[in-house]
Amino acid sequence: MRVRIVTGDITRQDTDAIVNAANSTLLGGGGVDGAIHRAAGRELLAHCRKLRETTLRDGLPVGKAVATPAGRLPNDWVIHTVGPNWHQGQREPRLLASCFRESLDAAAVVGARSIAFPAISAGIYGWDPAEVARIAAETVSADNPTWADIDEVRFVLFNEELTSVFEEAFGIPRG
Ligand code: AR6
Repeated sequence: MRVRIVTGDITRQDTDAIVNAANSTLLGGGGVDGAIHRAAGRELLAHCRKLRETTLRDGLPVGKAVATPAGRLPNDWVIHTVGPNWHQGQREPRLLASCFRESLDAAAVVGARSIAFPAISAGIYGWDPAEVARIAAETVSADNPTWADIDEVRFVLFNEELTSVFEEAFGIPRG
């Protein structure tokens, strides 16, 4: 599995799957979530509503992930995950590690061979980006046979500063 770290917009990636830093309602929000729903159109919202009416009546718990088709986006799948909210006292690293792990598991289940992640919880949910990067690196680097068919894991960071933080955590020299 190859890790790439890039600066950019998560809605403009050519990966099979992109990850949405959603909230438990799955019905949209600000930040990455807003950008993804805007780019994907109403079809994505319809898939999310369907989940809320069926398997996820109480919403998606923190640390869990679920895949839906990606609507108008160029990707096949959106994997929705709910990061821990620092401001609400959700400060355990295992919760964030679970988001990365469960998203990769969900990607493997639908057969996605490439996946793009944003910096989950590093925005509105208030986590220190360096801690997010450290947990991402630790989790993704685990030798997990479930992820054997995933060729590329891409981290898409919104600005250069955040990109440097991730490069450092992954031990990737500035390119
Ligand atoms: N592409 C890549 N990264 C982005 C983009 C984009 N288009 N837009 C923002 N970022 P956030 P969270 C960066 O707040 O902290 C929503 O309302 C952003 O700069 O999107 O997990 C949800 O509905 C930051 O580095 O996610 C939840 O209620 C990172 O993505 C809540 O926000 C994550 O910021 C989730 O908060």
